[in-house]
Amino acid sequence: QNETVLARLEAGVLHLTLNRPDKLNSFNEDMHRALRKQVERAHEDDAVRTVLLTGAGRGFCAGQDLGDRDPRKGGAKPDLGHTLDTFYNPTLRLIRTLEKPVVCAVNGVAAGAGANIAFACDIVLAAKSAKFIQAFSKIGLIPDAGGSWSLARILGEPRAKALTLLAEPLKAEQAADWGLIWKAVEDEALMPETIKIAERLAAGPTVGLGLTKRLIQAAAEQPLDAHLDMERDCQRSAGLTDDYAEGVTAFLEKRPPVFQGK
Ligand code: T3D
Repeated sequence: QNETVLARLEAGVLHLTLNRPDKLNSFNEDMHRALRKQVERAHEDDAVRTVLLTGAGRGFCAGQDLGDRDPRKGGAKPDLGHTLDTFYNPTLRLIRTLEKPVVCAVNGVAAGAGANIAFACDIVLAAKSAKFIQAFSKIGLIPDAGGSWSLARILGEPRAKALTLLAEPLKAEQAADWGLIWKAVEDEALMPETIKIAERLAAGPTVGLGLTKRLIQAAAEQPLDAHLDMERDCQRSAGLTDDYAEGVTAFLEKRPPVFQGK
């Protein structure tokens, strides 16, 4: 297939595969547009209850396609602020604001914006052979796609600075030990384990899961007092869902719940 992002909906999971394997799934404009369109679809389509993002071939994503930035082709220097505004930032925002889980299977090297898109997902599993590289400093750029934010926040300054300034590869197991990702698994277990998690989430109480994501993300940005009010509001919304009624009923009837996602 020629699509730069392969998409299929199965068991409530929207499987998205970055698909430019000969370029380690680096982003050209077409892939940017295709990924954004699919995440927009996830926002709008009730049949999508979880997103699973991975890459085709031996890599996850090598960030921006540098072939599209070749200075030897001449012309004016690019306005990369504009490309962030047009491509990366809208997709990052769509992933973070999607009130459904986004699960990521990092199947191989994740470099530059490719690494940081993975870190923006909600549950990230990586193959033990995968590595993360903040490649930006090698070409004179800054860590984008939310990387300077997520690395500083999750790792603290010393590790975030060393990773971004040195651009040294970080192995999947180290990334898991540092809390950057959920876990590193044997290569052959990556897809089965990620699909299992994604399908479990897709069969879950979608509204409650989405509200939980919203709360966890908001925690670092507001004081406890405001956060307690937010928890109250979110719990009020969760308590009004059919899935809450089903969850309690199933518990009392000693059977597994069947959630409808509403
Ligand atoms: O421009 C803007 O819009 C601003 C936003 C920027 C966001 C960014 O992501 S900037 C950072 C861009 N990415 C990089 O700098 C990473 C470049 N790639 C690498 O450093 C290495 O490829 C890897 C460490 C990721 C993997 O190394 P390795 O040895 O496993 O593979 P390789 O041989 O380098 O790559 C395999 C092929 O993929 C190769 O093509 P070829 O020679 O077989 O025809 C290579 O050129 C291609 N490839 C890998 N990364 C990119 C790429 N082609 C274009 N752009 C890439 N980013």
